[in-house]
Amino acid sequence: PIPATIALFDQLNVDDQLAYLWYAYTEMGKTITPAAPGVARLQLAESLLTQIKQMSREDQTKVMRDLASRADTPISRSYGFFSVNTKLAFWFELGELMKQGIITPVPVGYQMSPGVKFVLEATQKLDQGQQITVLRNTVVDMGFDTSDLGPS
Ligand code: 45D
Repeated sequence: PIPATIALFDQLNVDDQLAYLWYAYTEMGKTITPAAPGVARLQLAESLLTQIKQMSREDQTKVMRDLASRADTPISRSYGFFSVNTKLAFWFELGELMKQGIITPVPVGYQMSPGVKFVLEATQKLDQGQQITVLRNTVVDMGFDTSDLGPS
């Protein structure tokens, strides 16, 4: 069920992937929060988070779209060096900052697509550990991995 759920996620377009993460975060927030330690890990991500906080609302959204689409940008490259748990902690913090209105929130009235709904429902059928595995898999390949460029 885990690989199947990830395969479904991989078929979503960039905005649907972001929407999926957003709803997974808001729904799992209750269960994840106590476990999400992040403090040490977030120190690594802190400079990226600071940069993003200082951007315009449009650029904030663009950064997240660039991460999801694996665009080659300086921020995507930095993200590519994070460990998988730092990647999760980084997204978690972005979610917190969106909730606080420091980072552009999902537009009011936004309706998730049937595809997003379907992958979310598949995720909800998994147990909590499996859900975290799915989330790890979704964020691990985001950003830009400079090792994909091959030897220089
Ligand atoms: O205009 O270290 C749309 C543990 C379209 C423990 C959009 C853990 C319309 C060890 C796309 C909607 C394993 C528990 C705009 C860690 C439109 C440890 C924008 C785990 C603007 C870390 C959408 C932690 C946007 C876990 C911008 C499981 C969406 C953490 C943004 C999980 C979505 C964290 C965001 C998750 C989602 C965070 C920011 C799932 C964040 C998700």
